[in-house]
This record gives sequence, C-alpha cells and structure tokens, in this order.
Amino acid sequence: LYAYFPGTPTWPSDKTELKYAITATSAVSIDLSVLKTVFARAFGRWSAATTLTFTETDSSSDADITIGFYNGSHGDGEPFDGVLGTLAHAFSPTDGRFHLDAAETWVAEGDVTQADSDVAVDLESVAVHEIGHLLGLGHSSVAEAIMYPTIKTRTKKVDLASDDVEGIQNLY
Ligand code: TQI
Ligand code: ZN
Ligand code: ZN
Repeated sequence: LYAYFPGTPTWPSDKTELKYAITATSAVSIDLSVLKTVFARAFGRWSAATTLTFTETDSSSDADITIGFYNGSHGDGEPFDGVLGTLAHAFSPTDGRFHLDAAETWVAEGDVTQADSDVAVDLESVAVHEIGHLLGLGHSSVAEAIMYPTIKTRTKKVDLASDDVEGIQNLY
C-alpha cells in the first residue's frame, strides 16, 4: 500500500499548475535537450493521473520545483555517495528540491537494458519515483509500485501502478 510523509504534506489545492526548472546540469554529460525531454515525460506520468499540470520554466525564481545534478556534499546535509548507493533524493511538499547524484551512470537515451555498464541507471525511472516524493508520496509496500523502495540497475520502471494512482488521487 502507498504511504505519505508524516502530517501528509501536499501542494496547496489552489496550486494545480506547478512549474519546474532544471537548474544544475554542468556536473552531468547529458544534453540539456535530452534532460528536458526525460523530465517532461516523467512529470507527464503523474499529470496523466491527476488534475496537476507541470510546466518547465527557465527561471528558477519562478519555479516551484528545482532539479539539479550534484556530486558529494551539495549544501543540504545529505551528501551523495558516488556510484550507486543513493542515486537521487527529493524533499516533501512544498520544498520542491529534487537532486540527482552526478556520479551515476545515467541512461537517458536508448534502452537501459542494453547499456554497456552494469551500473547504468535509467534516469526517467528515478525521476518518476522522485516526483512521487515531491508530490507527497512516501514508499509503498507494493512491489509493482513506482514508490516501492527498490530499483534495479539496467531496468526501466516508469509506468504508475494502480497503487501509485490511488495514492496520488487521494491527495490531488
Ligand atoms: N533515494 C532515496 C529514495 O528516493 C532517498 C530516500 C530514502 C527518501 N528514504 C526516503 C526520499 C524517504 C524521500 C522519502 O527513496 S535513492 C529508489 C528506489 C532511490 C531509491 O537514491 O535510494 C529510486 C532513488 F525506490 F527504487 F529504491 C530512486 Cl526509484
Ligand atoms: Zn540534495
Ligand atoms: Zn524513495
């Protein structure tokens, strides 16, 4: 079953149009155009299940959600740890910060199951999971759910399960 953060924080009900900015990409070697496509697809999976909409903005001061890639310590007390271990983290509503470990072998184009590294991680799969956290979902006990707290390398898992849909539709 799905879960929420303590106190069930959500984005306010009068704020259904959320803006996101991709603000820190210099530590990763993926084209910005590719990143924009991947994150738009990941947000689209959640907007399809709710009345929420997600629009990219180039202005981080305008953004409700900010997305960035960082190595090691990056100022929030939750340092990244290099290859594998923690891949990314996102904060609960209405913080909006979504950080990714630049040290991972991110796969954003092509088929991750065909990746030539056994540490390759599918960027869209991680993004769909972290957006769930950004919107207020904790971890699910349902193994098929996007919010289940296990991810395999060289695996793509991007389709919301009915458990994810029920969890998010209870909030929005
Ligand atoms: N990052 C953890 C995660 O996103 C960070 C974390 C642990 C966390 N507990 C949390 C974030 C509670 C919010 C609330 O779960 S991770 C997975 C999964 C990670 C893990 O890098 O370990 C995915 C990133 F769920 F598969 F294990 C993406 Cl999909
Ligand atoms: Zn961080
Ligand atoms: Zn998680």
